[in-house]
Amino acid sequence: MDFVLHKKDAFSKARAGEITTDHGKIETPVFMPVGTVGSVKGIHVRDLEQEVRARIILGNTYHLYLRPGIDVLRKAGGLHKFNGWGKPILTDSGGFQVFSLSHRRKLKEEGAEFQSHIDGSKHIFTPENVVDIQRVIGADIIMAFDECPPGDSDFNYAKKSMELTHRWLLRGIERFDSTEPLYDYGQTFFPIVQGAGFPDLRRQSAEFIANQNREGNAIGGLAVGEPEEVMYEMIQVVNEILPEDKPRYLMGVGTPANILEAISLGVDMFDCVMPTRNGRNGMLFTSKGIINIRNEKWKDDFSPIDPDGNSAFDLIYSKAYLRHLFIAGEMLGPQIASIHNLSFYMWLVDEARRQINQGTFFEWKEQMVKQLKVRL
Ligand code: PRF
Repeated sequence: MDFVLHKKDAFSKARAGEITTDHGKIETPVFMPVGTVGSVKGIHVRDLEQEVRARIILGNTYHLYLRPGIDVLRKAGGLHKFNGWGKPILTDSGGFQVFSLSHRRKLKEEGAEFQSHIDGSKHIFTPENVVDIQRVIGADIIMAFDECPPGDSDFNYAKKSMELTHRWLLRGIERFDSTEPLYDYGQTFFPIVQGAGFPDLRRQSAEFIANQNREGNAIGGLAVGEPEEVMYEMIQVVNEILPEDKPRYLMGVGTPANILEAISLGVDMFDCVMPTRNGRNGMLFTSKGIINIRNEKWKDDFSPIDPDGNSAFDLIYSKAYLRHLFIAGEMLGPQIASIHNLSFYMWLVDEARRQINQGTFFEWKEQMVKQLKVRL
């Protein structure tokens, strides 16, 4: 993997750059649609490419390991061949999902024991076996196994958890560096900064992670219930330490406004279920504000879903028709809304990059953040 910085903003820490993988180039800042079980819910890969214009998608080790399982993925020749997506894939390590989804999890030095949320079967994830699993999935970017402590963790818990994440990191690196890809393209490994809401721990963790000198770095443990100001402060503290010449990935964030603020603090990569999950519930993000498409007020509004939108579906269908699909419980409704929201998120990061490149990012961001919160 390779990363080049094209431009640094003069009025903020925002950057525009480009990641190169064996599955293609990714201009940054970038948003990665979430494809938990290998599919971005409800969306064909063709629409992901042509309508959403996604450059990279995310998969989850936890889900893919439980279903369809690594034997099937190995036989398929990896996730790219299995799901038909030819561009880059990043997989989360399972650390976060074990703690948020599984039953009866037990944390040990060795790893995390858990019971499947699907059938109750018992498993263990270790820093080593999640690397092996991600090798089989064939992710272009493999994430380290970490513990994401709750947003309201006290200092002692957060410190112990961070130290465990660091010990796990060294074991994960050891496994990654002593194994080879199973398919005919390269893979890279990103470590994850933790440290909850404590600047001292965040600094310590960022230094530890930076010292590993990997090709990219991630910031975890944010947007887990802490106030937004705390999240922004932690990003700022961490980004002062993480190397400038490597991409920085903020895991699981966030609203469109969160993404713009984090870009202005020097983050390059994002993923979040919000555009798809909220889309399925009828919430649309637009450059003019938020639409709840189930609202009575759209009943006879025959204007396009989003006249400024990038996806063809934004213009083909009207608000009234999309509302009708939701009210009638048609599956096409959530599909259109998901494509709209994802293409809006892609527009947002693309426009941020354009503004960075032309030197007008900060002013644009300030204006946009206000607009994004309007309820239409
Ligand atoms: N760790 C991992 N995945 C994650 C997170 C984390 O801390 C978060 C927190 N926002 C989302 N996804 N491995």
